[in-house]
Amino acid sequence: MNRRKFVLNTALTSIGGLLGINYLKGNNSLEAHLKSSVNGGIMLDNPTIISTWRFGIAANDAAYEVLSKGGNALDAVEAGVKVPEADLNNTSVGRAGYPDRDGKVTLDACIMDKDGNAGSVAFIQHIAHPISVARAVMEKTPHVMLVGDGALQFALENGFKKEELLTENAKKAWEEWKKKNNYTPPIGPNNHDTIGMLAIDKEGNISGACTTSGLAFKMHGRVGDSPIIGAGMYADNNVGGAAATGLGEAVIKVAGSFLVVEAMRNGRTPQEACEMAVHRIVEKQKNYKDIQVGFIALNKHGERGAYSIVKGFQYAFHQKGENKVYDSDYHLKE
Ligand code: SD4
Repeated sequence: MNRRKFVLNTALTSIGGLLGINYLKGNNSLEAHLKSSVNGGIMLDNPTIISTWRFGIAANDAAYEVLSKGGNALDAVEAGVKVPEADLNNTSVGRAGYPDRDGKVTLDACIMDKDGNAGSVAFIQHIAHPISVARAVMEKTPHVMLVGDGALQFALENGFKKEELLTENAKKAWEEWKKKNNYTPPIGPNNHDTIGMLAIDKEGNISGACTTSGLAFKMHGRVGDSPIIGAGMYADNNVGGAAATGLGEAVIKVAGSFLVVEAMRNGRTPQEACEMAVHRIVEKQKNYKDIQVGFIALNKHGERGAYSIVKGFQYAFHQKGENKVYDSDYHLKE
C-alpha cells in the first residue's frame, strides 16, 4: 500500500472511531483492511513497542535496539523481556523472582510470532531466561507448551544452563511471609508485575512475549495466565496484540488477551478493547475490588490502549523515538 492510501485508511479508521461508527464490519473489517496491505502489515513510520509496568522502559530500549537495526519483532520482544528476566532488582520476573510458598522459583513465559506460531513454558525451574525456552519450544518442537520437569529437560538438552534463581533477598522475603501468613497464598492487588510486550517492526509485523515468576508465594505447581496463549498474551498479525498483568486466575477465566484482540478485530480501538475486557472481569469476578488486572493492547496501525481494574497500572510505550511511562486509566474510581 502506498503512503497516501495508508494515510487515507488511517484517517477513515480514526474518523469512524471518533463518530462511534462501527464501520469496520464485514469486508471492511480491520482484518480485511490490513490483509490487503503489504505482507498483511502496515508500514509504520517507526517501529513501535508497548510493555507492562515501569520496568518496561528498559525492556523497550532493548527491543528498540533490535528493531532500529532492521531486526524483526520476534527477536525484539525476546531481547526486550530478557532485561527484566535478568534484573536482580525485579522480584516478579525471572532470576530474583519471589518463590512459591515452598521456597521454589517457578517461571512461566510465552511468545508468538507474526505467523501465529506460539511457544510456551510453565512451572519451569532453574532456567534464567524462560522466554528463550518458550521460543525454542515454538521453533524446535511440534508442540506449543512444555511444563515443569519436561520443560527443564528440554531446556537442558538445548544448551540452557541449570542455575539457582532464588536470591538471598527473595529468600528473606519468603521467610518473612511464611512467619506472617501461615502458607496462605496471597491474591492482593499489589502482588504482580509480569512483563508483557508487543512490538511492530519495520515490515509492519507484530510479535509478542510475556514472562513472569507469577504470583509470589503461590501454591507449588500453580500456573497463571502468563504462559497461556490467549490469556497472558496474544498476537495476530492481521489485527494486533494484547498482554495482561495481574491476578492470572481472573485473566484465564475470560481468555483475556484473546478477548482484547478479537474485540479489535471486530472494530474496537485498542483502548475500547482493553476496557471491555476489564469490564468483563468486573462482571464475572465477585471479588474484583480486591484484585488487580491490567491489559495493554497495540493494533497494527501502532495505536495503543491500556486499562486496569484499580489505579496504579503503568505501561511503557516506545514510538517515534520516544520511550515513556504512562499511567493507565482504570475502572474503580475512589
Ligand atoms: C500471574 N499474571 O502469574 C501473573 C501475575 C503477575 O507478576 O502479573 N505476576 O498470575
